Amino acid sequence: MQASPEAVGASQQEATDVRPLTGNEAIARGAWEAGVRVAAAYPGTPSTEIMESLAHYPAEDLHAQWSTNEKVALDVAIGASFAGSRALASMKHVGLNVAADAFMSQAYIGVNGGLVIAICDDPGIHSSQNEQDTRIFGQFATVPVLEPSDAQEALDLTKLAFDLSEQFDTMVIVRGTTRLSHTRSPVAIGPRREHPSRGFNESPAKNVMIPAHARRRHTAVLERESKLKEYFETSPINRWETGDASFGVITAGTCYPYVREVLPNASVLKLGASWPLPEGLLRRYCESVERVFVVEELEPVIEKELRALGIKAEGKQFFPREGEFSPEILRAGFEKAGVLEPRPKRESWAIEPLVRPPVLCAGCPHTSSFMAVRASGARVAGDIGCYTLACLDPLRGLDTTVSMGSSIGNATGMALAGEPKPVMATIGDSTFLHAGIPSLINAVYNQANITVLLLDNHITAMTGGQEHPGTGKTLRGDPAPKVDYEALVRAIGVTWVRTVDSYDLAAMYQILRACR
Ligand SMILES: Cc1ncc(C[n+]2csc(CCOP(=O)(O)OP(=O)(O)O)c2C)c(N)n1
Ligand code: SF4
Repeated sequence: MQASPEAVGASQQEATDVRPLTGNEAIARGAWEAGVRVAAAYPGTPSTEIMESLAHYPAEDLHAQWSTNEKVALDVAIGASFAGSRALASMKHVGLNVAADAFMSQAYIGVNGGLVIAICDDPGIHSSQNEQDTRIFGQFATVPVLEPSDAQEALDLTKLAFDLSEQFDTMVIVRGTTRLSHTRSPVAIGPRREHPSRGFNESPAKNVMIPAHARRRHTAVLERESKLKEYFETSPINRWETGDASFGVITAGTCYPYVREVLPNASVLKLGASWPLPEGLLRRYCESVERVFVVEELEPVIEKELRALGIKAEGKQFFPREGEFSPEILRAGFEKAGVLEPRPKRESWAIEPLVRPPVLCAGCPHTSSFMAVRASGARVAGDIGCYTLACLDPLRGLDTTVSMGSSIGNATGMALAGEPKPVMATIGDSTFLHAGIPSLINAVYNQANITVLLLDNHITAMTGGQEHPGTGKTLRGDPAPKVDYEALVRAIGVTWVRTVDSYDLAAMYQILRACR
């Protein structure tokens, strides 16, 4: 594996330099500089490159792995933290839904070695199934959320996240968005600081969440929240930038550069942490200006909090609650709010760009599979991967797609509900390993009358070609044991198993007809 530019010189402990890094590369660099020892992830746009980037750092510094899903990745990182080392898990926003069970309990347990979760949201749904806002998850679990606004902050806040994690005995979320993840800007890099293992913390009352312990830990969590609020009152990552007092803007993350582009001289409170919020600072700031606007992508998290404090704030009536922001969107909102003069309308060229829907690549192995699926006349519960595109014309080969691993459970439900067509589930290899196995066990156990088509293209293609336990290689490209799908499903209790080359269209047609 070639060393990536940000990893070059990584072994020279005191090297400092300025490098052009993406937000994801900067998060990886920040974790490395912070002395991370174990890092685990499941791929997902826009977070994938965090772990790919970490894999370029020396193996003697850290272990980096693809895990089978986000819960497993978080559990691996939690285990390393239990053992006293600094650990990182990274995932896309919906990955936290999968990891949520561990995440909510670990919020009570706290940490031993610093434990950071880098989570990348996808406002605008460039490549996801929804645009949920991770800040609400942080608030829900009482876990602090740091929000970098550029690549330099991505590095700096990731390092800070590890320190805060150990100082306050909490996991810390570093929340990115697509724009941060994939935008490159100059970053001052620094040396790695080793953090020797703290050793195992032998405290069942802290580490084992039986009800008696969990009740006490809940109290500790609420105390921790108060301490964090106090810390963020004076933390330099929450920055008050003075300006004209007629109005002020509270913002965070990648919204900040947009605000500055549109309102270069305005008073701005730039929050580096969007949870928990510093009540005193917010009150003082809001009293210093006549009107307060909150500019935040997706949900009105900060705006609602201000309202709860009895502070009058304007936000979502001018700036949308869905989609990705841009300077143009902010300008339109501030014009509507009457704080910016409307700009003369630009002449439109009246040329609509040609809409190009995404398509499967020419020669994709899924194309022939879905030609046969369609010809089979089945009702098809689909899943998430490149093959989801088979829902579009001309293939029109699947009827539903919910979340990763849903296909087999959905097909089971359809069959139970008496769907008149033969019912089929289609699922990719990475998705099957991620969340398909429990639902296949369930289908066998409950004797569901369904066909499952496991689309094994030996890679996680949708997110750019990552290895997984079915490819025989690790994240760093080393050889690894390879899942034998036939043996696996037979062990679960599936008795009728056939393996077909998807390019052999005649065989595909015949086999799917035989399943009816
Ligand atoms: C919970 C969750 N994690 C990650 C993703 C990102 N993602 C979408 S599809 C996919 C896997 C696709 O691989 P596979 O099932 O093998 O199908 P392929 O794309 O190779 O056809 C991933 C990781 C997601 N959408 N949801
Ligand atoms: S990248 Fe996706 S669409 Fe392209 S050939 Fe591979 S599986 Fe098919």
